[in-house]
Amino acid sequence: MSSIRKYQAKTITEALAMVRADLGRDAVIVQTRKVNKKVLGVWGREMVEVWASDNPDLESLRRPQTTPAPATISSSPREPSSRIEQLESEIQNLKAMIAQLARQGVAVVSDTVPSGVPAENRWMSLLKEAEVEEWVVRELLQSVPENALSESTLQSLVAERLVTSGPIALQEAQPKVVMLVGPTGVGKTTTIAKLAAQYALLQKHRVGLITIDTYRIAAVEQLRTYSQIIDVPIRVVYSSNELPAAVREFASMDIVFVDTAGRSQRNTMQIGELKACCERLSTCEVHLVLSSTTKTRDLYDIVERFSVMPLHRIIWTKLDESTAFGNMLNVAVKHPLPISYVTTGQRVPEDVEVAESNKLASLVVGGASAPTPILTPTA
Ligand SMILES: Nc1nc2c(ncn2[C@@H]2O[C@H](COP(=O)(O)OP(=O)(O)OP(=O)(O)O)[C@@H](O)[C@H]2O)c(=O)[nH]1
Ligand SMILES: [Mg+2]
Repeated sequence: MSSIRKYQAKTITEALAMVRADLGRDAVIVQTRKVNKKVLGVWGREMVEVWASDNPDLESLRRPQTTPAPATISSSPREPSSRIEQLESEIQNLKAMIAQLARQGVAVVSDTVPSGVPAENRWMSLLKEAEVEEWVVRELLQSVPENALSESTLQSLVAERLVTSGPIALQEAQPKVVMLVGPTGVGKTTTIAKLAAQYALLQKHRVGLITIDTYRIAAVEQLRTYSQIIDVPIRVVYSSNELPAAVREFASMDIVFVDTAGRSQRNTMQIGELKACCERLSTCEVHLVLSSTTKTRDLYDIVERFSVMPLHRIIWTKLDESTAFGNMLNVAVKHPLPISYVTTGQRVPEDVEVAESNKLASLVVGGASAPTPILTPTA
């Protein structure tokens, strides 16, 4: 059985010397490419990777007459540039040959095998594994030449789409009013408690809480309990008409959080009530709260149906419960709304942090294989 081995070096000359020393002068170059050598989890120096075989019969696997002879390592002097050109011209044909070798059961001696399909397809399958939808994958990769892609460039492409807003910006003279809306049970009330505690206790701002979630008795008690623990005032309003007066009462506050009842996006009447609440307030920043455990198609539906009111930000919750994060990218591409915060657990106030594009992108691109949570609580 023949074997294919991988060699990495700083330059092509060094890599070829390694091939020659290991497999002899008749070694056949199967593929060369540039790779980013990962050191301690960080993308580091660019290296040259050469795949070579000691099987001279590789020649027979080529398509008849359509390809040049394999790049045999020879000790005879040769122009380095012509050798590299020859290698480059072979890459396309050799990719197909690798696939053929795999089908014929040739042993491969390595930890990983470069797939016999074009590089772009590797990134496609990586993104699809993360549950990024096919149309998003195509849109993302269409403008990038196949050979310009690496994991780090892919991550940058994804990060560009995951636009973030930074933390809620306070305003001079009047309180900033922030309303959280979204489906049932996604973590609106808990997130308000986390943010209220961070703004009041850590940043020493004056914080007021308003709840218009009188739909369930327990909901009012839930926020009231948090308000007592954090020691911030709370107002309960029973209709949208009462909302402006409650906000006026908090005129001396820096920030006022408005908690709303979880609404099914499919209940048009309930969504209409929420919209009426927004319209009652002259300035209100609306954050749509979405759970990262919700499937993409439902997320599209939620964003579309909540869009009857002005939506300014998205908060992604329950990242700790999710195993694939492509749905965040799908939503970001279809409905480009800046992401303000992400939440990563049930602890109040620790498990919330300001969203960062790069961190989110690394979850999308590397999330499925991430050994430990990438996100850490904000101090
Ligand atoms: N694992 C995990 N659980 C969370 C997170 N955020 C909230 N939860 C939990 O989700 C459940 C629902 O949270 P709530 O804050 O009551 O959700 P809500 O959106 O206000 O719910 P409704 O008002 O009923 O619509 C609670 O058990 C929370 O502890 C998170 O980031 N991770
Ligand atoms: Mg709630």
